[in-house]
Amino acid sequence: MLQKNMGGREAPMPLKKIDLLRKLKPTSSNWVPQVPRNWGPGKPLTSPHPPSQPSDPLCPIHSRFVRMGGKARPLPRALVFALLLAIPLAAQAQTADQAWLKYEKTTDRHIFSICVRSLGNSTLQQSAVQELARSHLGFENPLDDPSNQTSSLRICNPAPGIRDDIGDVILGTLAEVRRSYPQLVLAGRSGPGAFWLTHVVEHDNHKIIVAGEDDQGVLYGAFALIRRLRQGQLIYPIEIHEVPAYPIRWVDEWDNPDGSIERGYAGRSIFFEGGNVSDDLAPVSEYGRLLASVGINGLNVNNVNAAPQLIDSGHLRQLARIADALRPWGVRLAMSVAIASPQTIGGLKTYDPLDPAVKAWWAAKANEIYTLIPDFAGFTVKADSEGQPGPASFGRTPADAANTLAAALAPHGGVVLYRAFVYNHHLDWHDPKADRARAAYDIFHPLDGKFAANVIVQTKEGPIDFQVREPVSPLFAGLEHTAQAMEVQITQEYTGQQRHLVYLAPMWKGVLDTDLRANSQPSPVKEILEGKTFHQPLGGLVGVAGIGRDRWLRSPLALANLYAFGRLAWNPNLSPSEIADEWTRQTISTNSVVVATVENMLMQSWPAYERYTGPLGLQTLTDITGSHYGPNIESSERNGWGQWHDADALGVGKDRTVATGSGYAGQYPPELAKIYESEETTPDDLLLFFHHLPYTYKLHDGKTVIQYLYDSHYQGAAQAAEFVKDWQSIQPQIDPSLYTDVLARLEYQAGHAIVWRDAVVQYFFKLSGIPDAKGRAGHFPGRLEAEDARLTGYQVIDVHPWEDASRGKAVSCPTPTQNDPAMKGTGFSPYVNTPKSSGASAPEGMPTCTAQWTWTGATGRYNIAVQYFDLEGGAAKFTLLVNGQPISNWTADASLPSTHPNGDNSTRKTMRDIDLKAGDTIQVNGIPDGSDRAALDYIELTSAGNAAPKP
Ligand code: GCV
Repeated sequence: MLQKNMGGREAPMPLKKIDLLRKLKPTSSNWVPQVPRNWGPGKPLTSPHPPSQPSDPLCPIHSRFVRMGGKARPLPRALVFALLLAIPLAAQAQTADQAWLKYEKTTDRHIFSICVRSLGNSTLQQSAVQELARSHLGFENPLDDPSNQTSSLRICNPAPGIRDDIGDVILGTLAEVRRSYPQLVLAGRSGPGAFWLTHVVEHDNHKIIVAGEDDQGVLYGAFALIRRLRQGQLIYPIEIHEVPAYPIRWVDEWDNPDGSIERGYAGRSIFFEGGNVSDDLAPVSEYGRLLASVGINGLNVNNVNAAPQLIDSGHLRQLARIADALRPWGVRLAMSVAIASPQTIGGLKTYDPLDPAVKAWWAAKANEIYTLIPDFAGFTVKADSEGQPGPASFGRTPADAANTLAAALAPHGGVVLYRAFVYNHHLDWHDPKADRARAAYDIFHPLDGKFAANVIVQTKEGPIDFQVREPVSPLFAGLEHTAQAMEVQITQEYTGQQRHLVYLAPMWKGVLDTDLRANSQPSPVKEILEGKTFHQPLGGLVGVAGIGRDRWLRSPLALANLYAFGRLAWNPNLSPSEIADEWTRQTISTNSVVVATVENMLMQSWPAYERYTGPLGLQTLTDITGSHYGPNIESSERNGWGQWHDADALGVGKDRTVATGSGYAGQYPPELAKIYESEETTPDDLLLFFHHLPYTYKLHDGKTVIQYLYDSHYQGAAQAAEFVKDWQSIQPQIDPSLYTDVLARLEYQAGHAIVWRDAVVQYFFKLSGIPDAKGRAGHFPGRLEAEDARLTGYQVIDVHPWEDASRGKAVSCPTPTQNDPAMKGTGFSPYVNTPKSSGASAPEGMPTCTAQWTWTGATGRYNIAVQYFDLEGGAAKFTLLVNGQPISNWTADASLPSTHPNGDNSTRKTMRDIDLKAGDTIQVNGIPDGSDRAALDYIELTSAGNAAPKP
């Protein structure tokens, strides 16, 4: 019998000794779950490791009763057990700090007592037992004792290793289970972390057995059991065997000792504060639990732009506390190190990796680390990259540096993850052969076979830098004799920074499934990383997580990415939609409409984001030298960073062909190189990554490049607007606070998608001069520009980059100290308060600026969108008024990048159902605050019936 889609690999399940097993035959089909009276919340465990376990050696299963037809009568044990596993859970609200592991007793299912016991007593097995106890997944009797609020799953045998006939869920390592149940055959491929979930019937007692290859496997098996139960899956009788695909399943945190996080968008570090490891590591422990629940086994704790002091003795002692907090979850600590440490920290004259004193320094440092952290996982290294010191300073190679570190770690079983993200960021943009995309392959391919066995070359999934779409790095096929890991980003640096819903699993999955055709043989990336293709024992997936104190990733739906990363690192054959499905069931609700809706939103979100930010392989057209967030198309051009897309009046795209371009296409194995060399065969979604083409070039469907750009941006923005409606459609089934939180995010995203759409469309419209066949580019029915309004106080400004504002201009309310030539001689002073009836009033001494328009369109009911700039450094106030009557006040207090009005902070607020007739005045008042100058781009009116009126 083969297990399908059940995890790590398909594994043959052997037949088990028949006298121990018999299939369950439900004896009643009319059983209806009853709502217990006096239902109350269970006692949450504040710590995953309470000091001692409840001792309940007998754990009698005497309370399996339900009320049927007003009478309580016992249910057959087998049926109860089957039902336990069959009852779908009710809609569950999310608490972000427990993410998908928020276990709640619900009022529409029964809980009966079920025992859980472990055969061993390791810390990991105790974590597994406690987790099952915490999960509220067993049954308890609601009828005998209505006030009974005991925890549902009970820990029933404190004597490890002793076999008896009690315990309904039994956990143990393979060896322990075999000792207790010698008749049970647990076979199939194994490996660290593998587990079996199976069942036995013994003296009429039905038991689930969670067997792990090792203690870690026991913990993973327990989480797998919980995952299935919480999805409401009917899983009894149960036969599951999973083996993790990769030994390396790590998250990288880019946290700095001062508590900031590079590219983190969820607040401050949970690991560091004020230069030291934080005193309170409770969140680290909770994070370890989340990671373990999806099989992640390593955590690299600090920024790859490594602070050298973290490796000094004082800090190492502190880091040991983090390792302690993670250990009960089987998550091993790793750290980023700076290659220059022997000099900066060690006081040596050099950090040349081949210098004997440097080698000795690293060896001694490794010894010190392992004394403090015996299960230390290893080092991550960023060197010769973006200003980091590296072996190149001494004419040495990455292999020289990696091997020195590897030699220091090898005696202790540690590994080095050496990043292939090495490139020159001072490239000559005049040189058509210069190409950042080439760097990783050019530098690392010649070193293939020169790395020590415990070095893993860690390569970003694409050759540039986590863009919305890139081709797969050719280096994966170029290292046949080297262990490899792929680095992806969970934190959404270039993909909306968690303010936009972008579920990244489909992108990662596309990369994992890409067949590089190395040596003209099937060689999907996932199998190269697994070591199957080139027979490497080490390898895996690394996800840059960026979690922070604000509910891990701040946005509730962004947590699907952390979850999906772990699931794919465990089993790259899972599909993104099934992962989305299981995440939604555990996190939001098992209601089928909710599941279908959320899954659809997640699955559509990356394609939508790509459409409105950078289609056709252009990459994210964002501000690459600054925020990496809003649109800024030219920030990529004419500088040394090498993210050029070479847009000019005639065409766009970087020529990376061998024939006429940088030659990057030739780094792929021949079959792929041939495909990418020609614009005819390059897939449309990567076309402009490989080719510079005229705007009039026709894509495979006959559409021109320029028309595709226009259409794609409009389509993507329209999809973002749909997400709002999708979410609204499931409001009744969603926890109210989650609903409100996510709705606000989706509304913001829909507005910002319009900013993206308009920026890119007007940029290419101006550059190419080619009209949009659908007449949208440059035409905005219902839009009234701020610079065309009657302004008091507001000054017209040029926005940079120009494409980030409608027609490149906006208005801004100057500070009292600003020289204000526009006001000279007018007698008008903006620095007076307007009467209260005009909306929000300015604090004493602060200006109120106004922009006013007269409505000349048709009489009707309208929605009015105000497009303003929500700047850093203050919280400006705005009021929308119609005929002097305030309609809405709001404060621009979002946390968005930049103190200058641009596409990072351009924000839309829509007021709905406002009646207007010709001659009515519409006015926006802005009160600046700090450096937020209440800047305004335009207002836009659409018929409340959705038809755009003619102004
Ligand atoms: C940690 C990009 C990011 C940097 C990051 C770097 C890297 O350039 O913007 O913040 O540095 O990648 O991966 O090393």
